[in-house]
Amino acid sequence: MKEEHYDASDIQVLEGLEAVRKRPGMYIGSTSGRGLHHLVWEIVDNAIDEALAGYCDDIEVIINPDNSVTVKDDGRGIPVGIHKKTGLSTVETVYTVLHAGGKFGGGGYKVSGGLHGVGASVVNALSSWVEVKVYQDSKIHQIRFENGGHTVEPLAVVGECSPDRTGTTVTFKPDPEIFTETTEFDYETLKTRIRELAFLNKGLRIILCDDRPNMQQKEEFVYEGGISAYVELLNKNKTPIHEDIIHLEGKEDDIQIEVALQYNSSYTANVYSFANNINTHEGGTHEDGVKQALTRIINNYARNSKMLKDNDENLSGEDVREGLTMIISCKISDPQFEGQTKTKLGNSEVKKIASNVFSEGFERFLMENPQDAKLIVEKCMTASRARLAAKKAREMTRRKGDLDVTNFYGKLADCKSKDASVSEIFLVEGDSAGGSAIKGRDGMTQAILPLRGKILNVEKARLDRALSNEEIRTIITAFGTGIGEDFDLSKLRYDKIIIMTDADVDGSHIRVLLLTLFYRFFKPIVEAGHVYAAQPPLFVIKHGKTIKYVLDEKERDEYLATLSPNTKYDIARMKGLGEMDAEELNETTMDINKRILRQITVDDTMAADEVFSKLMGEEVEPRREFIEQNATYVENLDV
Ligand code: TSJ
Repeated sequence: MKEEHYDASDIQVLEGLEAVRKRPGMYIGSTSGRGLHHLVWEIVDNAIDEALAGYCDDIEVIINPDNSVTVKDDGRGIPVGIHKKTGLSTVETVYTVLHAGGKFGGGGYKVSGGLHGVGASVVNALSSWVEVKVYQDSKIHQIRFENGGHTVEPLAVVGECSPDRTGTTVTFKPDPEIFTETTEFDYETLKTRIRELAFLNKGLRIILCDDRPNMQQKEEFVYEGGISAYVELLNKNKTPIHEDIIHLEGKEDDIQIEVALQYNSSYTANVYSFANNINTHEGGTHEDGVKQALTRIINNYARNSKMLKDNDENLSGEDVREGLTMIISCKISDPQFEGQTKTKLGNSEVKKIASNVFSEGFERFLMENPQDAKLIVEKCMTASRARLAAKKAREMTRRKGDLDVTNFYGKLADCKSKDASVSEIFLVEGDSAGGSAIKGRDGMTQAILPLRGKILNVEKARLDRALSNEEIRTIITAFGTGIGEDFDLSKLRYDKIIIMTDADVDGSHIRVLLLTLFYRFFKPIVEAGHVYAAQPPLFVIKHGKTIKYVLDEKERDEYLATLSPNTKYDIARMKGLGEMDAEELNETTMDINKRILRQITVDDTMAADEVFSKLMGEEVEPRREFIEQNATYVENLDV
């Protein structure tokens, strides 16, 4: 029987698979771990296609102890009859003829043949062995290939099964001669994509099972909510501004569009789009259609409800996407993938359909849920105001002359030197300490910026509010670097930025707020080691003609221990910065030769990032928890 397979077309077939083995990278991208996992997706995609066609609800992916992988579905089973063109069974054709997949059973939405779509034959070519079982008509059909796609057991009935058991089971073992880097599958990699496939195909159950010794685990992924459940997951650690996830779907000309979205209180957009389950990183016509419709519908609603006044500018695409988490999924029978990485949907007919389906559903949602609609539109309008204000503020900080110069120089007592390498700026808590600092400074190199009251918490405010805050604008202008896209470290006007605050609760609060500001707006300045905290001493010890300032109780005790036992000394707790006169302030905190500075390091800021988010962010619970656990670190900060 075997010889029958070796006619002219068989030789061609084997030449095809041989080409794949010679240049695997051309077919699966690479032979690294990525390429290895690609094999699984080639096979899984075929099962997904069967699900998309409506014949399969269960898929199982098993990592076997020998690092082979089994993919099972409960679909119709790959046809076992003779394929007209090849004269071989369809199963064998699919596995041995390059690009045969997708060419049979036409129609329907297909994942396989999509992004890379090289098909099962490529998996066969790159495997040590492949075994395919087809459950059909109460029979179990089996075929086996070895050593890069050679048929070693032709298709044959190997057993019987119950008439309602149908489906395909494929096991393949990647060839270690091809995958020289690794032949080990990574559970997490498989899990991430499998979960995504479950989100994208609502109701489809996919089981992932690791049967390798010491790795044993099994998870089931099935989401009745489909991509809504995906949005829910993406928003899990965020604060949604409306309760329900908006889910829309519709179909026109056999092109199916599904969208799920929810706004959260953050300022970033998270929009992901898919075409036939493939992540279209580069977007495309489905994404364009939905985005345009979103902008149009929100503007319409805002105008009709008079939230947006006649003179107000339209909300921009960016405005309506601020804090938006959205998944767009499109299913289409003939997807055209374009772009650099072939992840951009090109079918021009999709845009209008996506736009129509979205508009209709979203408009209805806004009408039926006026409270949510109001919250969403308000959020977009705030984003719009923020954008306009930030633009203005950026322009102002960019062009020095434009800032309110009188006010600015009224606040900053700059140093005479224009040489940044010797210049310092003290950010001083309060006007009275500021006044003493101005008198007590070295005017050549030391600039003083008195800060009135508390600094705005930039963790809780958007860029526009931060930039409309006078204190912050003054700081930005004084530093000279600009912020955001205009930031330029080489323009920094001071070598040292010294935060000078009292050693009490208010002082540490202001310090944390300033560090928050630096961390968010001037991270490179902190990273380059330009930021310091002045350490005003807590005690002053006088004996004879000596005046000794010490930082804390520990230093005090250590110093006192060095004095001979009968030395007479006076010890006093230092006053706050504001109560020191110029001379005292200079002596204790500013004089280059006597002061103690603590450099704020990169490590500080990294730890601080978490501290900041937890202390300053929106969520109260982690903040309280954090303070309770780190009471000493935050110095009894009352937040
Ligand atoms: F291709 C493959 F071997 F990689 C593979 C295919 C692997 C796995 C795990 C599943 C499948 C597969 C193929 N599952 N279900 C199908 N279905 C068909 O091939 C099929 C069955 C019937 C008809 C029909 O028109 O009657 C059409 C098709 C495409």
